[in-house]
Amino acid sequence: MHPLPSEITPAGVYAKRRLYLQSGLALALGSAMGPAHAATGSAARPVLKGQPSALPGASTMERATSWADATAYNNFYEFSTDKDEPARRAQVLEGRAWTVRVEGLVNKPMDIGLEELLRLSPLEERIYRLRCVEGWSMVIPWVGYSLSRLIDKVQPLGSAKYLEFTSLADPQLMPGVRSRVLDWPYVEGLRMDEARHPLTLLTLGMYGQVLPGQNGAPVRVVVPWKYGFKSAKSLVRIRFVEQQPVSAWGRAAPGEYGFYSNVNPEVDHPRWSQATERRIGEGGLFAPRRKTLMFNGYADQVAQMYAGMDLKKFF
Ligand SMILES: Nc1nc2c(c(=O)[nH]1)N[C@H]1C(S)=C(S)[C@@H](COP(=O)(O)O)O[C@H]1N2
Ligand SMILES: [Mo]
Repeated sequence: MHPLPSEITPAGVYAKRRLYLQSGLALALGSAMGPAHAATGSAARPVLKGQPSALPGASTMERATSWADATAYNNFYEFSTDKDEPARRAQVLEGRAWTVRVEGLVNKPMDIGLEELLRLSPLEERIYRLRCVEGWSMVIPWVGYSLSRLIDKVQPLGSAKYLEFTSLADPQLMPGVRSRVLDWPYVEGLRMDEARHPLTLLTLGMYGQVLPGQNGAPVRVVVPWKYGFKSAKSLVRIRFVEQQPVSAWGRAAPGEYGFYSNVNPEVDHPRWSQATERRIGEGGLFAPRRKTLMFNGYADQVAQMYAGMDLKKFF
């Protein structure tokens, strides 16, 4: 007999929920947070539901990747360069008190806690394709709201042209940070219009639950028309700047990871083609590869931001 998810109450879940209660998160979540429940096959985590988004591009007829696949195959180099290790190690990010510093060229710099982030705007569910630069993709139902809501709150100055995102880099919690695989912390950036684009999602959950550690708990961005590495996880800082930020990947290999990194089947990575992709969960190595779509299939929504730009030069 398979117990109903509501009947499963492992001790770890109670411990985690207690942490959320202590941090005041439960209050902020209000009715969005019910008893620990689970999407099929998922571990029980606090519920975080969003209304289906009405935004063009925010839903898809494609089948969502299973929770099991989306939480077992992750790039999160602060934990490991192995895809399966973050699932074993990143739970330390869940249920912690958390603050994001929003600073730089803004009228109202602030430290914003999770509770406040959750209250800032109604939560939406958005089903996005995520295309990794390595040639695989997933379809994930994220929960969050447009990053533009947070941008409006801090009132950027006219001189702010870019946003720089910084992930947590804590060697106590994250064993990968003790290795030199990247120059930590993980940093990414977006141009102001990209950051303000309604599809750019400040993400707090997935599959109707708070984010699992391996997917970037407790808060990350998701930028669906760019290669996955632009979507920085476990954010501790968002800085508004005048100059184009240098990303961690851009610093490590500028010839391979350009600032824009828009998904583009016509511009190869220097070491491999970007024309096709493997959808995680689709029949292993023998499943036919899918054609990669321009801007990951979001061209109607985002292409005009790059009108007139040579995308081979600004890759
Ligand atoms: N801080 C941080 N963010 C990160 C990464 C990382 O290693 N560290 N990997 C990126 C890459 S390469 C991808 S493809 C996506 C994967 O997100 P997912 O595990 O939620 O599918 O996260 C991105 N964000
Ligand atoms: Mo990636």
